[in-house]
Formats: sequence, C-alpha cells, structure tokens
Amino acid sequence: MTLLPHMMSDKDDRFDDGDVDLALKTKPKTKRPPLYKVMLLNDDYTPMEFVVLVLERFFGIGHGHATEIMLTVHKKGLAVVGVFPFEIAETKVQQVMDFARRHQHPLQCTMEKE
Ligand code: TYC
Repeated sequence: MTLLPHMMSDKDDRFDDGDVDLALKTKPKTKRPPLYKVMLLNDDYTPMEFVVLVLERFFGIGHGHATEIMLTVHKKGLAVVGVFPFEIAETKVQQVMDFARRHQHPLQCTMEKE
C-alpha cells in the first residue's frame, strides 16, 4: 500500500500493510511471445497445384484463398502465408521444406520475426 501524506506517521501503522511499494510499481509482465511471418517464395518450377496443396495441408487454408495466395506469390515473388509463435513457425517451415523435397520441387519456405 502506498501511503498518502495524511496517512504517514512514525507511530501509527494502521495503513501500513507491510508490502513493498516496488512490487506494486512493477508492471505485470504478461508479455506476448514474439511472432514470426512464414513466407512462401516463388520459383519457376514448382507446379501451381502443389503450392495450393501446401497451403491447404499445412496452413489450413481453403482452396479458393489458397489459389489467391499462390497467385500472389507467383506474381510478386513472395507472400506471408501465416504468422505464428517461433516454434510453430519453425515447424511449418520444416514441414513445407520436407514435403517439397520429398516431391523434388524447389519450393522455398522461410520465416522472419514480425
Ligand atoms: N511460379 C510457379 C509456376 O509458374 C508457381 C509457384 C507459385 C511456385 C508459388 C512457387 O511459392 C510458389 N509454376
């Protein structure tokens, strides 16, 4: 409890609950985890339908929206396909890179801090 001037007294401790003011003035630290953008990069060889499948399978994106995102990557060179905490972003990147490699497509998936 922070004592207001009218509560302060050497002999009267009725208002003193014994806590430490520093503890009250410290911000409650409920920091959100940093977020990471997961991106797909364009290339000249990966089939469009494969990229759509990746977006559906690993990012839970519906066929229509997945097709739009794929075309954005195709035209602009890259697109953010999701934003996640570090470990989830890392897992998505690994899953996509592994899936692409198994199918011998050069598709690249990367992450960067938001
Ligand atoms: N550019 C590829 C093609 O013309 C399609 C493609 C789209 C590849 C998105 C990668 O992340 C990508 N077949």
